Amino acid sequence: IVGGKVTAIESQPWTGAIFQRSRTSEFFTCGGSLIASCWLVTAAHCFPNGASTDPNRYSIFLGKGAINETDSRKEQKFQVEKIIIHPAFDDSQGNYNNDIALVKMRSRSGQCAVESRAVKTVCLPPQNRMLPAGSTCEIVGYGRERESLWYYSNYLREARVQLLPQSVCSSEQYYGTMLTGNMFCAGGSDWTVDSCKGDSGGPLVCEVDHRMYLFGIVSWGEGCARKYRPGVYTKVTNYNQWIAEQTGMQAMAAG
Ligand code: 4AZ
Repeated sequence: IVGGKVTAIESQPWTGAIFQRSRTSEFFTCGGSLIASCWLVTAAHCFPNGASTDPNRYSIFLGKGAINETDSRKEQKFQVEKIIIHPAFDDSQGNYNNDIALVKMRSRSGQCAVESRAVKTVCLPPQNRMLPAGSTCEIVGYGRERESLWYYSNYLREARVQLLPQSVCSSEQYYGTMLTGNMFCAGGSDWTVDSCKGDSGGPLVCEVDHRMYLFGIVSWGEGCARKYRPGVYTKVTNYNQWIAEQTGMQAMAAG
Protein backbone atom coordinates (compact mmCIF):
# COMPACT_ATOMS: atom_id res chain seq x y z
CA ILE A 1 0.00 0.00 0.00
CA VAL A 2 1.42 3.39 -1.05
CA GLY A 3 0.40 6.48 0.93
CA GLY A 4 -1.38 4.60 3.71
CA LYS A 5 -0.77 3.88 7.35
CA VAL A 6 -0.11 0.83 9.50
CA THR A 7 -3.36 -0.69 10.75
CA ALA A 8 -4.23 -3.31 13.35
CA ILE A 9 -5.61 -6.60 12.01
CA GLU A 10 -8.66 -5.93 14.24
CA SER A 11 -9.51 -2.97 11.97
CA GLN A 12 -9.53 -5.19 8.84
CA PRO A 13 -10.13 -8.63 10.37
CA TRP A 14 -11.23 -10.24 7.05
CA THR A 15 -7.71 -9.82 5.65
CA GLY A 16 -5.93 -13.09 4.96
CA ALA A 17 -2.33 -13.79 3.94
CA ILE A 18 -1.46 -16.52 1.43
CA PHE A 19 1.95 -18.12 1.87
CA GLN A 20 3.61 -20.40 -0.65
CA ARG A 21 5.51 -23.35 0.78
CA SER A 22 8.83 -24.51 -0.53
CA ARG A 23 10.77 -27.52 0.76
CA THR A 24 12.55 -25.37 3.33
CA SER A 25 10.39 -22.33 4.06
CA GLU A 26 7.16 -20.43 3.57
CA PHE A 27 7.00 -17.05 1.87
CA PHE A 28 4.19 -14.51 1.54
CA THR A 29 2.62 -14.24 -1.93
CA CYS A 30 -0.81 -12.58 -1.85
CA GLY A 31 -3.60 -11.14 0.23
CA GLY A 32 -7.17 -12.40 0.42
CA SER A 33 -10.54 -11.73 2.10
CA LEU A 34 -12.51 -14.04 4.37
CA ILE A 35 -16.09 -14.28 3.03
CA ALA A 36 -17.20 -17.36 5.01
CA SER A 37 -15.55 -19.41 7.72
CA CYS A 38 -14.05 -21.86 5.20
CA TRP A 39 -13.60 -19.54 2.21
CA LEU A 40 -11.08 -16.92 1.24
CA VAL A 41 -11.56 -14.91 -1.97
CA THR A 42 -8.43 -13.70 -3.75
CA ALA A 43 -7.06 -12.93 -7.22
CA ALA A 44 -6.72 -15.72 -9.80
CA HIS A 45 -3.33 -14.36 -10.86
CA CYS A 46 -1.97 -15.31 -7.43
CA PHE A 47 -1.83 -18.87 -8.86
CA PRO A 48 0.12 -18.20 -12.04
CA ASN A 49 -0.23 -21.55 -13.80
CA GLY A 50 -2.10 -24.80 -13.52
CA ALA A 51 0.69 -26.58 -11.63
CA SER A 52 0.67 -24.07 -8.81
CA THR A 53 -3.00 -24.58 -7.98
CA ASP A 54 -1.73 -27.63 -6.05
CA PRO A 55 -3.29 -27.01 -2.60
CA ASN A 56 -0.28 -28.54 -0.83
CA ARG A 57 1.88 -25.64 -1.93
CA TYR A 58 0.03 -23.01 0.11
CA SER A 59 -0.85 -22.00 3.67
CA ILE A 60 -3.38 -19.37 4.74
CA PHE A 61 -3.05 -17.14 7.77
CA LEU A 62 -5.84 -15.08 9.35
CA GLY A 63 -5.49 -12.60 12.19
CA LYS A 64 -1.98 -11.66 11.10
CA GLY A 65 -0.83 -8.09 11.82
CA ALA A 66 2.71 -8.60 10.52
CA ILE A 67 4.14 -10.90 7.86
CA ASN A 68 7.34 -11.79 9.71
CA GLU A 69 5.97 -11.98 13.23
CA THR A 70 3.77 -14.57 14.89
CA ASP A 71 1.16 -13.66 17.49
CA SER A 72 -0.25 -17.03 18.45
CA ARG A 73 -3.05 -15.41 20.49
CA LYS A 74 -4.51 -13.87 17.32
CA GLU A 75 -3.29 -15.95 14.41
CA GLN A 76 -5.13 -18.86 12.80
CA LYS A 77 -3.30 -21.04 10.30
CA PHE A 78 -4.92 -23.18 7.62
CA GLN A 79 -4.09 -25.69 4.96
CA VAL A 80 -5.70 -25.37 1.56
CA GLU A 81 -8.33 -27.93 0.60
CA LYS A 82 -8.94 -26.61 -2.91
CA ILE A 83 -8.29 -23.64 -5.15
CA ILE A 84 -10.99 -22.63 -7.64
CA ILE A 85 -9.82 -20.26 -10.37
CA HIS A 86 -12.60 -18.47 -12.27
CA PRO A 87 -13.07 -20.41 -15.53
CA ALA A 88 -12.97 -17.19 -17.60
CA PHE A 89 -9.77 -15.86 -16.00
CA ASP A 90 -7.59 -14.57 -18.85
CA ASP A 91 -4.03 -13.40 -18.35
CA SER A 92 -3.13 -13.41 -22.07
CA GLN A 93 -3.96 -9.73 -22.70
CA GLY A 94 -2.00 -8.22 -19.85
CA ASN A 95 -5.12 -7.13 -17.97
CA TYR A 96 -6.14 -10.18 -15.90
CA ASN A 97 -9.80 -10.31 -16.95
CA ASN A 98 -11.98 -12.18 -14.38
CA ASP A 99 -9.20 -12.07 -11.79
CA ILE A 100 -10.96 -13.93 -8.99
CA ALA A 101 -10.31 -17.22 -7.20
CA LEU A 102 -11.79 -19.02 -4.19
CA VAL A 103 -9.67 -20.89 -1.67
CA LYS A 104 -11.27 -23.47 0.62
CA MET A 105 -9.33 -23.74 3.87
CA ARG A 106 -9.17 -26.08 6.81
CA SER A 107 -6.87 -26.34 9.79
CA ARG A 108 -4.88 -29.47 10.68
CA SER A 109 -7.74 -30.48 12.96
CA GLY A 110 -10.29 -29.97 10.16
CA GLN A 111 -11.75 -26.71 11.47
CA CYS A 112 -12.51 -23.54 9.53
CA ALA A 113 -11.99 -19.97 10.80
CA VAL A 114 -13.18 -19.14 14.31
CA GLU A 115 -14.50 -15.61 14.77
CA SER A 116 -12.53 -13.34 17.10
CA ARG A 117 -11.55 -9.68 17.34
CA ALA A 118 -8.79 -10.38 14.80
CA VAL A 119 -10.73 -12.73 12.48
CA LYS A 120 -14.13 -11.88 10.98
CA THR A 121 -15.87 -12.32 7.63
CA VAL A 122 -16.58 -9.40 5.31
CA CYS A 123 -20.00 -8.93 3.68
CA LEU A 124 -20.53 -9.42 -0.05
CA PRO A 125 -22.54 -6.64 -1.70
CA PRO A 126 -25.72 -7.56 -3.58
CA GLN A 127 -25.30 -8.60 -7.20
CA ASN A 128 -24.58 -5.79 -9.69
CA ARG A 129 -24.83 -3.09 -7.00
CA MET A 130 -21.72 -1.02 -7.59
CA LEU A 131 -21.24 2.14 -5.53
CA PRO A 132 -21.19 5.46 -7.41
CA ALA A 133 -17.93 6.99 -8.64
CA GLY A 134 -16.40 9.23 -5.98
CA SER A 135 -17.28 6.88 -3.12
CA THR A 136 -14.46 6.52 -0.60
CA CYS A 137 -13.29 2.99 0.18
CA GLU A 138 -10.29 1.34 1.85
CA ILE A 139 -7.54 -0.85 0.42
CA VAL A 140 -5.61 -3.17 2.70
CA GLY A 141 -2.42 -5.17 2.31
CA TYR A 142 1.11 -6.20 3.22
CA GLY A 143 2.52 -5.00 -0.13
CA ARG A 144 5.17 -2.44 -1.05
CA GLU A 145 5.01 1.08 0.35
CA ARG A 146 6.54 2.49 -2.85
CA GLU A 147 6.98 1.10 -6.34
CA SER A 148 10.76 1.52 -6.13
CA LEU A 149 11.18 -0.60 -2.98
CA TRP A 150 12.05 -4.27 -3.48
CA TYR A 151 10.64 -5.41 -0.15
CA TYR A 152 7.11 -5.70 1.20
CA SER A 153 5.72 -3.89 4.23
CA ASN A 154 6.13 -6.03 7.33
CA TYR A 155 2.99 -4.61 8.92
CA LEU A 156 -0.53 -4.59 7.52
CA ARG A 157 -1.40 -1.23 5.97
CA GLU A 158 -4.56 0.49 4.81
CA ALA A 159 -5.34 3.59 2.75
CA ARG A 160 -8.40 5.48 1.60
CA VAL A 161 -9.15 5.65 -2.13
CA GLN A 162 -11.98 6.99 -4.28
CA LEU A 163 -13.78 5.00 -6.98
CA LEU A 164 -13.16 6.44 -10.45
CA PRO A 165 -15.81 6.73 -13.15
CA GLN A 166 -15.53 3.82 -15.61
CA SER A 167 -15.59 6.31 -18.50
CA VAL A 168 -12.53 8.10 -17.13
CA CYS A 169 -10.51 4.96 -16.40
CA SER A 170 -11.24 3.46 -19.84
CA SER A 171 -10.33 6.69 -21.65
CA GLU A 172 -7.18 6.77 -23.79
CA GLN A 173 -5.27 8.80 -21.18
CA TYR A 174 -5.87 6.03 -18.64
CA TYR A 175 -6.15 2.33 -19.52
CA GLY A 176 -8.29 2.44 -22.68
CA THR A 177 -9.68 -0.97 -23.69
CA MET A 178 -7.49 -2.80 -21.14
CA LEU A 179 -10.22 -1.95 -18.61
CA THR A 180 -13.14 -4.37 -18.98
CA GLY A 181 -16.56 -4.39 -17.32
CA ASN A 182 -15.18 -6.89 -14.80
CA MET A 183 -12.85 -4.25 -13.37
CA PHE A 184 -12.97 -0.82 -11.83
CA CYS A 185 -10.34 1.74 -10.87
CA ALA A 186 -9.70 3.52 -7.59
CA GLY A 187 -7.08 5.96 -6.40
CA GLY A 188 -6.30 9.09 -4.47
CA SER A 189 -7.04 12.49 -5.97
CA ASP A 190 -3.34 13.43 -6.27
CA TRP A 191 -1.82 10.06 -7.34
CA THR A 192 -0.09 9.49 -4.01
CA VAL A 193 -2.27 6.61 -2.79
CA ASP A 194 -2.44 3.16 -4.42
CA SER A 195 -2.10 -0.56 -3.96
CA CYS A 196 1.26 -2.02 -5.01
CA LYS A 197 3.14 -5.28 -5.51
CA GLY A 198 2.22 -7.72 -2.77
CA ASP A 199 -1.25 -6.26 -2.23
CA SER A 200 -2.68 -8.47 -4.99
CA GLY A 201 -5.65 -10.58 -3.99
CA GLY A 202 -6.40 -8.37 -1.00
CA PRO A 203 -9.53 -6.38 -0.21
CA LEU A 204 -11.02 -3.09 -1.35
CA VAL A 205 -13.82 -2.56 1.15
CA CYS A 206 -16.45 0.15 1.42
CA GLU A 207 -18.72 1.00 4.33
CA VAL A 208 -22.46 0.95 3.68
CA ASP A 209 -24.90 1.40 6.60
CA HIS A 210 -22.15 0.81 9.20
CA ARG A 211 -21.03 -2.48 7.63
CA MET A 212 -17.98 -3.23 5.53
CA TYR A 213 -18.55 -4.80 2.10
CA LEU A 214 -15.99 -6.33 -0.25
CA PHE A 215 -16.36 -4.46 -3.55
CA GLY A 216 -12.93 -5.06 -5.05
CA ILE A 217 -9.96 -7.42 -5.20
CA VAL A 218 -6.52 -5.88 -5.81
CA SER A 219 -5.72 -7.00 -9.36
CA TRP A 220 -3.29 -4.87 -11.39
CA GLY A 221 -2.07 -1.45 -12.46
CA GLU A 222 0.89 0.03 -14.29
CA GLY A 223 3.36 0.53 -11.46
CA CYS A 224 2.10 2.11 -8.24
CA ALA A 225 0.79 5.62 -7.61
CA ARG A 226 1.68 6.76 -11.13
CA LYS A 227 -0.25 9.60 -12.74
CA TYR A 228 -3.20 8.36 -14.88
CA ARG A 229 -2.38 4.78 -13.81
CA PRO A 230 -4.70 4.05 -10.88
CA GLY A 231 -5.05 0.65 -9.23
CA VAL A 232 -7.41 -1.77 -11.00
CA TYR A 233 -9.72 -3.99 -8.95
CA THR A 234 -11.85 -7.02 -9.80
CA LYS A 235 -15.53 -6.00 -9.63
CA VAL A 236 -16.78 -8.47 -7.02
CA THR A 237 -20.47 -7.61 -7.69
CA ASN A 238 -20.16 -9.36 -11.09
CA TYR A 239 -19.45 -12.69 -9.41
CA ASN A 240 -22.16 -13.22 -6.76
CA GLN A 241 -23.70 -16.11 -8.62
CA TRP A 242 -20.39 -17.83 -9.31
CA ILE A 243 -19.34 -17.43 -5.66
CA ALA A 244 -22.67 -18.81 -4.48
CA GLU A 245 -22.45 -21.81 -6.82
CA GLN A 246 -18.90 -22.68 -5.83
CA THR A 247 -19.25 -22.23 -2.07
CA GLY A 248 -22.89 -23.16 -1.51
CA MET A 249 -23.39 -19.76 0.12
CA GLN A 250 -26.73 -18.08 -0.31
CA ALA A 251 -26.45 -15.30 -2.90
CA MET A 252 -28.05 -12.04 -1.87
CA ALA A 253 -30.45 -10.64 -4.44
CA ALA A 254 -30.32 -6.97 -5.39
CA GLY A 255 -33.41 -5.63 -3.67
C1 4AZ B 1 1.27 -6.21 -8.30
O1 4AZ B 1 2.24 -6.34 -9.04
C2 4AZ B 1 0.47 -4.95 -8.36
N1 4AZ B 1 -1.04 -0.19 -8.41
C3 4AZ B 1 -0.63 -4.79 -7.54
C4 4AZ B 1 -1.37 -3.61 -7.60
C5 4AZ B 1 -1.00 -2.62 -8.48
C6 4AZ B 1 0.10 -2.78 -9.30
C7 4AZ B 1 0.84 -3.95 -9.23
C8 4AZ B 1 -1.81 -1.36 -8.53
O2 4AZ B 1 0.95 -7.10 -7.51
